[in-house]
Amino acid sequence: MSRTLFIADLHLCQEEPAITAGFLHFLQREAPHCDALYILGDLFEAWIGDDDPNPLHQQIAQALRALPIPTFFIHGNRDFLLGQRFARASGMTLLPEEQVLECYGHRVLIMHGDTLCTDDTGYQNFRAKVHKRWLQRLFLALPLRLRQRIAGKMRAGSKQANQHKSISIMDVNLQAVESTMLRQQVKTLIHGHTHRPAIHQFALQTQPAQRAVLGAWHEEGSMIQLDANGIQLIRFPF
Ligand code: LP5
Ligand code: MN
Repeated sequence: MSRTLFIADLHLCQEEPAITAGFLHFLQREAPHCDALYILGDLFEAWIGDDDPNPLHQQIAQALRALPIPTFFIHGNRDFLLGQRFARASGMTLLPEEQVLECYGHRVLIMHGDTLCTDDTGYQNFRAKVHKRWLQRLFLALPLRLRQRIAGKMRAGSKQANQHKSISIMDVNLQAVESTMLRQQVKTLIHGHTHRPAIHQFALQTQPAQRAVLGAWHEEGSMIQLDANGIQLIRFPF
């Protein structure tokens, strides 16, 4: 049967070879048998520019490019600097931060999910800054070693800040979810970022609606499958 797959939050890096192996296995075994693959951000642990010579990036680009199906990418909060050069090398099409799909009779909104965490004002302030084009251009013009150091500082600062944030602050804000879904005129939303895999059913202005949250790839893989029957959240071993 025709189906489309969605994944997010793999956080690929050289320090976690089992996750990379799991992803390569998924690309060889699972992805070729679907109509399209959508990667909803945080494919990589941190992205400091398409010119980073990290061999992992070449390996992933090659594996993605070998796929016989169209692949799409929405930026996450770790890899928002992933650009056209890597997109071309991997054969992925870059999508805007919110995208509506019409698939198998379903209208579905896809996004990373970080923009829905509006209670996390510390993060939203940080995001607004690092999403400024001029600051990104400045950062990308710095020597790689300096970019690595800054990214390391940001990751450390983020880990530190998260220790003092409550679980609920780091989850999506339900008003933000509802207003986004109403604005995009969808009853189904798929996102990642929060690492809290679930399919939440709720009423959106009295109509049944659902929000599907992808799991992060830590010990196992997580994907959402969309077909004519609707969505399914699936876990699988690496
Ligand atoms: O990522 P995670 O899971 O730890 O937490 C996220 C939010 N944090 C982030 C920050 C990223 O982890 C940093 C990624 C670096 C990418 C490459 C560098 C590109 C640089 C581009 C410059 C133009 O996204 C976290 C959320 C959490 O999700 C849950 O939603 O809470 O948000 C924060 O932690 C933000 C903090 O509140 C403030 C961030 C402190 C950053 C310290 C900056 C130090 C900079 C030093 C520079 C010289
Ligand atoms: Mn994220």
